[in-house]
Amino acid sequence: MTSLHTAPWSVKAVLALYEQPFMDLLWQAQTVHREHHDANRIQLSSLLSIKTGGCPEDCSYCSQSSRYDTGIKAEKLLDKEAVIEAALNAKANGATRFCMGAAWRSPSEAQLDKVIELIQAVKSLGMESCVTLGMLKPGQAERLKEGGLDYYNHNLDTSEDYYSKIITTRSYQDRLDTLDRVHAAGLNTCSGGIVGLGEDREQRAAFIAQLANRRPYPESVPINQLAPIPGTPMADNAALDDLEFVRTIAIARITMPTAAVRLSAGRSSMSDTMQTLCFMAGANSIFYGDQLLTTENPQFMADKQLLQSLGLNSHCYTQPHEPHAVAPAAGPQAVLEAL
Ligand code: SAM
Ligand code: DTB
Ligand code: SF4
Repeated sequence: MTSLHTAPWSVKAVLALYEQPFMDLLWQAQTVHREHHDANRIQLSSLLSIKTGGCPEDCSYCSQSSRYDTGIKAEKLLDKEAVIEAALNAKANGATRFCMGAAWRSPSEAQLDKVIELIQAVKSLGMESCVTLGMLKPGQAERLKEGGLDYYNHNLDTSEDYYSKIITTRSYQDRLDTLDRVHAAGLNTCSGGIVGLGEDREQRAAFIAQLANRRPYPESVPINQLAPIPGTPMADNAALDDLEFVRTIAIARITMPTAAVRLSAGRSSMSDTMQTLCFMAGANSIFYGDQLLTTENPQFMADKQLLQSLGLNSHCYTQPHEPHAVAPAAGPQAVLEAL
């Protein structure tokens, strides 16, 4: 078994992790996981698209880029009431974090003002907040921090050398600059990427090394499996081998021991057994709720049953319960009035 070592991670060292026998890799990942986390606890984070579609960027996997005919129409920013309703529903179902995504290249100051109001509404419900709004200009991360934001999500997506095959409208350095601004403002960083974009194993290793070598490495690392979107250049990509995906989760865990490794897009096409292998490999956070941004996610009820059957989060509830069709007791209006 490769001996455990700490950063800086060379691509070669990360590749050596990939090349270990699967059982050795999983054992190593579980060992690291148990040193730093409660192995029977998964963080539940719900996601809402607050501004859907019409994005000027050309990310070749994305349903929301205006460059591709994906059937997603551009919408306006959601109002506060709709956001509170979704957050209340997420909270009632057991989510502790609420993440809001906007299909922007970069927010304007006026758009940021509105998002800060939404963050404050979510915080008033006692939930952790996360937003993903595209690139941040100098000063914008500070404004979000002052507004009460906990996490900012901005993904590196892939390795530096493969990146230009995926996106041409913003550079890798642009992404690193936004991550630097997020950290300098005192926000927690959520940054990961997508596997299954047609990258090879060495490029996956370089992507993980890039994240793990950041100082500090991100507090939260979403690993998305490509959800192929008809109409995008990635629509017909061959699916990544399941075990290669599990290996990637394990390697994220080993190289970023204290991070929340988030099993993100792709869960609705994974079996319970595959998700369980991902949890064994060290994933300890999921997006929880019937929808991601524009694509489907497992239903609340299915996730509750899976968590219960694995004895995960048993301290939170003992019986899976019916999802709430409408927001419970204190509805959005009451929350709005109390703000
Ligand atoms: N517009 C913002 C941005 O790109 O920074 C925020 C939203 S964007 C949808 C957030 C992340 O979702 C992307 O960086 C990508 O990693 C992931 N994502 C988007 N479409 C996806 C897909 N079809 N399959 C898997 N992950 C996807
Ligand atoms: C992340 O890395 N994955 C989430 C979240 N950050 C914002 C988004 C997944 C989007 C999947 C495609 C869709 O639903 O449009
Ligand atoms: Fe726009 Fe974000 Fe989609 Fe890229 S990933 S097209 S920036 S919404």
